[in-house]
Amino acid sequence: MPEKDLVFLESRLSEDNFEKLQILRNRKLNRFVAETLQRCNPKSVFICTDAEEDIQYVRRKAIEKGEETLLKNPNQTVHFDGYYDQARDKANTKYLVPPGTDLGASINWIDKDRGLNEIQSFLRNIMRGKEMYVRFFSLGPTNSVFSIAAVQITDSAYVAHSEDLLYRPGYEQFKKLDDPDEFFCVLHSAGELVDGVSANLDLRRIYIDIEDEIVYSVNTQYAGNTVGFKKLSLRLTIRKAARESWLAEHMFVMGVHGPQDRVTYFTGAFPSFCGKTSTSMIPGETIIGDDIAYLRRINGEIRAVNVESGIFGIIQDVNPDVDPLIWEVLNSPEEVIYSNILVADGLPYWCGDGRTHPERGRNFSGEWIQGKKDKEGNVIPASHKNARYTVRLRNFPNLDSRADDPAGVPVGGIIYGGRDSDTWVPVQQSFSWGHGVITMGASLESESTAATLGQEGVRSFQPMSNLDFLSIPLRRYIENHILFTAGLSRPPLIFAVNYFLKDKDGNYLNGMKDKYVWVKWMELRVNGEVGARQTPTGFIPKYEHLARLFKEVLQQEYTEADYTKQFTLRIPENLRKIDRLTQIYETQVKDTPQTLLQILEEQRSRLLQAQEEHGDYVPPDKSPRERRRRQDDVEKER
Ligand code: SPV
Ligand code: MN
Repeated sequence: MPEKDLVFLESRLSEDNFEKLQILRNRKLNRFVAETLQRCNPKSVFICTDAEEDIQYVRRKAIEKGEETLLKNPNQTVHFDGYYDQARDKANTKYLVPPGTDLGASINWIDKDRGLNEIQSFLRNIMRGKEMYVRFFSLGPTNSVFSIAAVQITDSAYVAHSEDLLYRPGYEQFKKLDDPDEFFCVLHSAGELVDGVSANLDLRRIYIDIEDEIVYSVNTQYAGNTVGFKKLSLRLTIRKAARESWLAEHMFVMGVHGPQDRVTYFTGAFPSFCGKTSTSMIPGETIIGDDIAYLRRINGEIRAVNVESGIFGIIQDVNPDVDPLIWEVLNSPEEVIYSNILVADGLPYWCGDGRTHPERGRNFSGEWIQGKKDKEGNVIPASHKNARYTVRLRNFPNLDSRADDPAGVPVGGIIYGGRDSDTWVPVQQSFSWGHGVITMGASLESESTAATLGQEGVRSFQPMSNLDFLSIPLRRYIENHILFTAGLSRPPLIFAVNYFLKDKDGNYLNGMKDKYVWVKWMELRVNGEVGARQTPTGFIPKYEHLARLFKEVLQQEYTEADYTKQFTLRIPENLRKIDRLTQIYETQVKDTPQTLLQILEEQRSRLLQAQEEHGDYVPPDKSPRERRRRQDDVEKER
């Protein structure tokens, strides 16, 4: 008997589009497409293969339909999201949860039946008069133990086009899936458009069906809400990873280049606006990815891949001085999609680009002139602080040669970094895997900035910078981390960095480029080439190593006075941080693992002891002799 869905699809798709779908011979896929077609009722369907002409078709449509506008550089376009649709909508992003499943307190969820009913009613006829695009991707390199097949259906050519820059093509891989039922589905509709932007923001919903591995996103355009393979699939992947004992992380992957052409790979987790992309783009190093990584244990090593193949990066403050590599790509003949920047005379501008701006143009508020105010009376900046650029990684001269290696790259170190004005030293290494997971990863916090709405300097709890995307209880997520390297003889070293430390007058203690040095120091540590000082919170660099690295890397003198200011251990602040975290883990997290509380307590005792011996602020040369001996022992063991 012919498959019912195929009969229906044949009746609704043009001959060539039907052929492209049916060649995949996938019943679950046919079901998903047929159901969507029935419910959303588009005018036509375009099945996009990996062929260049199909990819170009989608881009052309984005421009023809006005979702993107061509800039003077014919390879560049700009897209605008609605004025109030400029970021991930956390409140309306929910898990569809079947009765009896507990995801933990911090997780936003809705009863599955209720949520499905609601979203399906929103989806009814939502694509009327529009074209529906079906695209196939591979999360992670193709033909790899890491790869996850994924399909997106959307009525936005902008979304489908962005995905082409951001993900590896997966149509060919779909022809030979190991398990034909094992793939993620994302269904998106921008909903009714007025002046090219989603009009019904009050009906904006992003629902994630954790059982059926389907993401629904409606009445929104912002890529973080609609490009299903960013944070939405990350949520599904975190569950899959926990089931299968690997990690799905909000992390960059980069190669740091050490002496004699040695490359050591690092992953790094930083909340938004904390320097993640610029770290992964440090000149002289090589990038694999800037946002999402999968980590697996393979043959006694931890290996990582970039889930994506492009960058959807924050453009504010990208300028030739701070981000020369990004600047180069943005000024090259390669393809770029800008979003929510300022356009004047076909040229793109954004805040912090180091240029003088025209006083009028078009931006995320429509026609814009300097001083324009919004409904609330706020002055509208030239570009949104979350304005973005979307580009392919292969256009970067600093792309690592192993970026698409199906086996991933071995991870030497993991870096956690937040925005912290007064507590953490600029760089330190944990004593062990468990100490790093708990006091660095699970203790990550980030302060709000002047650019964020609300009060400045408010700390938010950001464990592993992945809290927003957790789809399992935090307890389980942390336990998975702790167990991840069990029994490995050389687990990755864990480091914490802080680019935002200030003195008591509020001045930053570090230059923007100091991170170029920190990564080199971490690379040497992973390879056992430099000693370090032991402090109560971790190993910190010795002055002489930094002085040498500052000279080599930045051609700068690094004074002992700077070192002392930056690496003085701030005991009261560190104790307060432990208080905050203990409070959160004891009261807001259900069944916090005892090891976590114990490791925080041990850190507290070390801090209290140092306080007794040396006072509140301990300069780096005051590490007690006895500890220095212990540190040497540790060095010997390495
Ligand atoms: C982030 O905010 O962490 C991003 C952009 O990478 S989004 O796609 O919105 O998550
Ligand atoms: Mn991110």
